[in-house]
Amino acid sequence: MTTLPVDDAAIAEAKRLRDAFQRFLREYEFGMREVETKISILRDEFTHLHAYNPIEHVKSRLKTPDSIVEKVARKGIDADFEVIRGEITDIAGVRVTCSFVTDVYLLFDLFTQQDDVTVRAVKDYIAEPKPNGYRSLHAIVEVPVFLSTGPVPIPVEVQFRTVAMDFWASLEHKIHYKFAGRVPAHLVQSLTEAAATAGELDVRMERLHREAHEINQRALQA
Ligand code: 0O2
Repeated sequence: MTTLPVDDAAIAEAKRLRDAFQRFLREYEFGMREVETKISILRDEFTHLHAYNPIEHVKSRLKTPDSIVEKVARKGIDADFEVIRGEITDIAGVRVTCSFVTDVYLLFDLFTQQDDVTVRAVKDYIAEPKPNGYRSLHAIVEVPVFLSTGPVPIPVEVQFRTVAMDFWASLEHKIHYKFAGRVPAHLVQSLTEAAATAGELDVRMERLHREAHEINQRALQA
């Protein structure tokens, strides 16, 4: 095995790049935490005020360095931090799972209407599901993160969906991964049908919930 001479300047440059990348990712982690705090405040306040929790669970994730590098290559963009910040908007992601579709839109409105939340893009895959049946409401927002060097706007992708949409998306993601994207046609067909079933379930569950609430209200007034 041949060993290459180690160049001090190359090592110093590699360390500088590693530190810069870590700092870059840390800013996204702070942005993600800002969003998590906002969602958790909304949940606590709503629960206190209305005796009802519209959120089932919240999950956050930071893209791994490998996944960022893969996306830089796939999009054919420069491996420059500012370019990446502008072009890759899902480095920090927060997923808010609600019981019902009305709660999804309610949470989306309460969150995106906050003064320090800047909405950069919205994709409403509930109003217009993807051809494979994927449904979810996506918002790319910017939240200010106050660092020792000053404020930095950090993009965070926030996905709002119901439990049924989440169940479907998580299985579809696993199947997609298992077949490395080449999912057999009959499974694709079954998944699309299952997405329609999940949509129907959302409608039925929300109707049931509303009916139960109305019966309860009438009993209280009697
Ligand atoms: P992961 O592992 O969740 O991070 P972009 O490539 O992001 O610039 P794109 O793909 O048009 O643009 O964005 P879109 O449609 O808003 O999708 C972003 C994320 O939504 C995906 O992130 C998934 O989390 C989710 N998503 C979108 N379409 C589907 C789908 O058909 N099935 C499932 N299961 N999830 C979907 P990542 O980076 O692909 O994955």
